[in-house]
Amino acid sequence: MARSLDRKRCIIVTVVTVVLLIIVLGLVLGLTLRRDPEQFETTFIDRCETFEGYDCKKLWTTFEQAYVGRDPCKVTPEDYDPFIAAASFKPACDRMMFWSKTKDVVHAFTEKNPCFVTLEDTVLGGVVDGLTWCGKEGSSETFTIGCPGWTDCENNTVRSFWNRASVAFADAACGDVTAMLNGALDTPFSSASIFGSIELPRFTSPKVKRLHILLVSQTNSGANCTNASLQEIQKTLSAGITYSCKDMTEAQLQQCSHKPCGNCW
Ligand code: N1C
Repeated sequence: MARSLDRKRCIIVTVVTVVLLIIVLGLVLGLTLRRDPEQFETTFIDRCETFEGYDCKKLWTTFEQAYVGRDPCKVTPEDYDPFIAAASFKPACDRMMFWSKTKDVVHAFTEKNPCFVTLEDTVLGGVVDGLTWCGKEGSSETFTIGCPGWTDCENNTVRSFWNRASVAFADAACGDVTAMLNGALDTPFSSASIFGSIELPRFTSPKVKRLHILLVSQTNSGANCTNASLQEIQKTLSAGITYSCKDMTEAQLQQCSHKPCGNCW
């Protein structure tokens, strides 16, 4: 008798636990997968408002018209032209920072040393940095899930954006330009990267005077400035621009964070 009661109790406890688990799982999934069409716009506008002098509502409208209601694989870089025009920024000569495969290190650096400016530190890149977005034919919404990935199709909404924004950022480059590359890689420079294929070829003399490459690694053991891939940079670089390269550890870079806007390399 007591044993059958125990069994009953055991079954009830198990059933209740399973039901509770299903409810919790459902809630978590429901919350994370909830489509919130306004969320992306809110993030965009909130970020935009941290920059001075922009009409953020207007910026949003010019941005979304590039992809809303369209096939997310048929958005070209040129579709972002109106947004690029509306998000124009004052170029910071001698302070512009480009990068490839060093996203976290470079942003940690420019955050501590605002002397240097990456594309994501301007309104142009800042409003959507790290985000995914796309439209759908027959819809007026912005979607953040189910969008094509970076390599799924050439003219995907996100990739076309970074291609176009990088053109604008590189076209604004002037004076001394710096680019941070990853010394932990066998080939720190790739001509297929956005930096190699879009930005570097757009630096022109005499507007750009010098290109400083910072090859950053955790220890001194990775690739160094003699790396063969870096010679390609010199070949691509327009005549008249002086090239230099410096090996740096992340610790040395940290030291530069405390230096006033000036020469650390
Ligand atoms: O292909 P990459 O690097 O060489 O592109 C980096 C280069 C930088 O100098 C930026 O000016 O191109 C610009 N750029 C961005 O600003 C940017 N922000 C976020 C390019 N890509 C950017 N992203 C995302 O990082 C983008 O969605 C893509 O997936 C990566 C490219 O980084 P990479 O290959 O390290």
